[in-house]
Amino acid sequence: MKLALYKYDTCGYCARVLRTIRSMGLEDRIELRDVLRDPARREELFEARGRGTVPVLRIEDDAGAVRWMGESRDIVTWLETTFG
Ligand SMILES: N[C@@H](CCC(=O)N[C@@H](CS)C(=O)NCC(=O)O)C(=O)O
Repeated sequence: MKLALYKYDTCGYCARVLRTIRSMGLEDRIELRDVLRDPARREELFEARGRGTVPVLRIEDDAGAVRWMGESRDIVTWLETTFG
């Protein structure tokens, strides 16, 4: 499974997800993709979801199927369920 979090630095909802990632020791498992520093990441987020709201967790399973998960609460719950 490949995981990437779309975020930007001053986003409070992103900070909440990042706190969970750090407290669970998952930093090495989740690539951070900053949509303000990297316009290409913002563009691909728009293409996938039709909007640029962050945080969004991109989940790619071992078969290559991709799921885009929005909502900080859902992301935190998914991380806790999957890795807790
Ligand atoms: N309910 C959402 C709120 C996310 C949200 O409001 N994100 C802000 C930044 S903190 C954002 O991306 N605003 C710009 C936009 O929606 O395009 C969550 O909990 O993830």
